[in-house]
Amino acid sequence: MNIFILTGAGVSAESGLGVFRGEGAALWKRYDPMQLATPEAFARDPALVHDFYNARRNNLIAASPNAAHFALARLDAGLAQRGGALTLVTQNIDDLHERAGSTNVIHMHGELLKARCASCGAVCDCREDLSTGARCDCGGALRPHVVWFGETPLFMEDIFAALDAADLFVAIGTSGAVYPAAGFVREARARGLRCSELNLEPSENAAEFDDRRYGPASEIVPSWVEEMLGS
Ligand code: BJW
Ligand code: ZN
Repeated sequence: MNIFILTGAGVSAESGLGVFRGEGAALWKRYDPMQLATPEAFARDPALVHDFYNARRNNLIAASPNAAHFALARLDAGLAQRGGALTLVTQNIDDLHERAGSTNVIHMHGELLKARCASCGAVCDCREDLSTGARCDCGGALRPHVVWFGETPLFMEDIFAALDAADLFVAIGTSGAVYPAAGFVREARARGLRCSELNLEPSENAAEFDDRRYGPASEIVPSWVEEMLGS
């Protein structure tokens, strides 16, 4: 079986990285995304944008994968043993899937532990704070390697090819508020795939899924994975 999984901030919430939307301490409740997560914001006030991502990078380095990340890594290995495959597409810019053991994670919204040259586009590892003085070898300014609003998400061709090859589509811990990722369930349905949602609560596009399971990712993802590997 070929499974296509799309993960969002909910899969990393119990690792302490926070979510963007919803009640409580959601990031976009505390900060205006238009002032921090657009190319225009970076052009206007790069120091402010760097401060925001520097704080999040330091939180990420101190965080650890949770039971949901580890379960998805077990699914990756288990499907491969059975002649199947897992395509794990994440909107998350953290590296917790990789640290749990997943291979070939597709980061459609980029990676916080990388920086990109705003001039030549070169990408490099980045675990330190970035400042407005940080430069690429070409002299261009370095920016976080993340996809902001209005920018084109990464690896879209690979993602659609994986949807074409999939037997099952599963969305985990994503609100269904941000496109194009929120449209993947419709693309999957158009290809005749069964679609499952695993989330703390119904997402904005919950009605488009055939199966829905609700609860904390650290509980519902491991039990779903055990079922998938047992069946
Ligand atoms: C738990 C849990 C627990 C909590 N267990 N679950 C069509 C219609 C309308 C608008 C548009 C459209 N197409 C494009 C747009 C514009 C825009 C957009 O979608 N705007 C919307 C706000 C309306 N999109 C873009 O600009 C994108 N670019 C684009 O479309 O280019 C054109 C193009 C398209 C296709 C091909 C080619 C070109 C770019 C979007 C970039 C998003 N960037 C961000 C920031 C990244 C860097 C950073 O981290 O700072 O990405 S915004 C933010 O939202 C981040 C996330 O990846 C993304 C999605 O959020 P996610 O993961 O769903 O998190 P939440 O917080 O929303 O939800 C958490 C979920 O977890 C909830 O459901 C909870 O219930 C659940 N949960 N605890 C299980 N313990
Ligand atoms: Zn450069």
